[in-house]
Amino acid sequence: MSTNSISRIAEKASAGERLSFDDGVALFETQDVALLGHLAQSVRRARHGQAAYYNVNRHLNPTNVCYWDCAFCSFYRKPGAEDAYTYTVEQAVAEIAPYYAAGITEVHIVGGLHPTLKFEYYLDLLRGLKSAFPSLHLKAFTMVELDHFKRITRLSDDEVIDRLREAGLDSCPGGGAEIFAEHIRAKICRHKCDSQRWLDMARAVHRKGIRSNATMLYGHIESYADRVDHLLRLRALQDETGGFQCFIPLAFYPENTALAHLPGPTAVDSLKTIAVSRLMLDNFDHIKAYWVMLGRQTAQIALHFGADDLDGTVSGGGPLVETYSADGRSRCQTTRAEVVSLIRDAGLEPVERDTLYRPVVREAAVAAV
Ligand code: V47
Repeated sequence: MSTNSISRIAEKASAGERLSFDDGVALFETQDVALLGHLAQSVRRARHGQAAYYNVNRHLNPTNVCYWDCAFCSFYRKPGAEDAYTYTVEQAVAEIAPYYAAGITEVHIVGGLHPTLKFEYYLDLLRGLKSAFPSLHLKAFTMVELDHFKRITRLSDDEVIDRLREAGLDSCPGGGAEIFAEHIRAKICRHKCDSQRWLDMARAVHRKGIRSNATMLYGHIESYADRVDHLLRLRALQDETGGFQCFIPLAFYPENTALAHLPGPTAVDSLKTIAVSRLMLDNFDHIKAYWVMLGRQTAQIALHFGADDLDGTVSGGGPLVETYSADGRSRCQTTRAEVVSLIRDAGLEPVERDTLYRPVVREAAVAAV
């Protein structure tokens, strides 16, 4: 890749011109990582200035039982496995209670595709959480789970979404997208709903006025072209619906997966992926550097490579809130104070947001924790 063509891409990006598939691949291929970061950072700065967003949330994985066996996943357990679990609604409510008291604004709910749980279980879960914690935003269920609900109920997509919304669903997380390229999907998650289905379900969710996120799992067996293809499919749907809130590149973490022989992405690859995402996804407001997968230090640098959001999984007070790391075994947790200082130490201005990116104003006593 010559500096010349990177300069031409830079001109296009600064003129607000849309970048093409070839531009995206060229950006990934460049060795000039600093220039790439600079380009992405100009876009990020124009949109968000010095602000770096975070939220105070808690992940809830109601079950780790899953009937599929995605090669990249270490979280799932087969039914009957020694460490398989499924919460009752009461257990889920009890798990969230202390975090709600500590001031979380969102619960992020995602779980395995359980072979026997009925749709009613998921509706009861939403109802139970909503009635116990009325002000909590329920960001629940990926497009893959919605597709599973449709298959177990034989309802239409719209009916599934309506029922979930009536029960308390507020928005949807971005998981399950993995990588859209069919030849890769066939190798890493062949049973999972296909790319078109993921996109169609996201379209149906957006048409109901429900916002969702989008992810991309990178750093396994996909190529740069596959990544750019993924970004362009998301960009096309976002043109149509405007319903995506943020894009989250997820760095593949190989440990304890069927792909454990792979090295996973380097920090440089992660920074490039953040930057190219920022440049290609000109119709996405937010790019999230998910610190749980990236690690705190790479996430900090990512805030200078186009990312404007660190996500949450922090507690409202004290070292309370935690989430599973990618291997599904160790628990990652941080405090609001730590996230705030990560952002400040990166030279940026922390802004606590709610799920819909509205600023959260807290009383001084709570904000000080
Ligand atoms: O869909 C699974 C990925 C996703 C591994 O919407 C892995 O705000 C890396 O989607 N290494 C779930 N990644 C997490 C997710 C997410 C996270 C944070 C915020 C939001 C949001 C969404 O995690 C899965 C899959 O793509 N994943 N295994 C792994 N070994």
